[in-house]
Amino acid sequence: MQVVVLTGDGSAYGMGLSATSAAIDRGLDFIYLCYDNEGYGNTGQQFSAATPHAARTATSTGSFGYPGFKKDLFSIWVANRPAYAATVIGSEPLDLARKLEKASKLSGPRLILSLAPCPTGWDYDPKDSVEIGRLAVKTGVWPLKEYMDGELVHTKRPRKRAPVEQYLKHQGRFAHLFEPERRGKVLADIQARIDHYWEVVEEREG
Ligand SMILES: Cc1ncc(C[n+]2csc(CCOP(=O)(O)OP(=O)(O)O)c2C)c(N)n1
Ligand SMILES: [Mg+2]
Repeated sequence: MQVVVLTGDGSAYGMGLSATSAAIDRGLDFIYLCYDNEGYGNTGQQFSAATPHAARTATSTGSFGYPGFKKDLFSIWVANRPAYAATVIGSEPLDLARKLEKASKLSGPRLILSLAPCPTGWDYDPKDSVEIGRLAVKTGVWPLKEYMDGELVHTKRPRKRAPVEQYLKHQGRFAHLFEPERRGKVLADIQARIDHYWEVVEEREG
């Protein structure tokens, strides 16, 4: 029997994390597919541990949005030494298909972590879903990577990263960073964190 867990980020990053950790420790044989729409969508998009810094949610309103920072679930899984772990996104179908195929041939605990653009929760027109997904990769917000046999590799590296503002501007949940006045400090801080992430990748992977 092939066991596949389908879950949201509220569960994967928070409510269900200790049970998942125990399942990995025991080396159970399952694929764990997380649709990460960065909030508790079903109950009205309250913030979760996957919510990015400064995003507006039902429980983080006001001019600054969510004060916390998105939890790095991929690294938490990798620290547990699973059989396989990968990030994917629907707007990069070939990368996604290759990783699913790879995961399906292995056994043991396997993570497929997908950023899932969410028109309702992120406040944008559904027709922009693919574009927002592409921008998440192009700006470096959502790194595509995989882990296997103790090795971590980025599978698609944006050569010339677009400014993160291009991604943020498409979504109503970040509108307060641009209107009524531009929050330059917050925007620079978000950009700096992304830049730092990729600097470390370049040092490690060349
Ligand atoms: C332990 C527990 N607490 C609260 C709930 C109520 N609940 C049902 S769906 C949901 C939102 C889940 O969010 P997420 O896992 O991110 O999935 P999404 O709806 O965003 O796809 C919550 C809090 C629950 N089912 N179980
Ligand atoms: Mg969710």
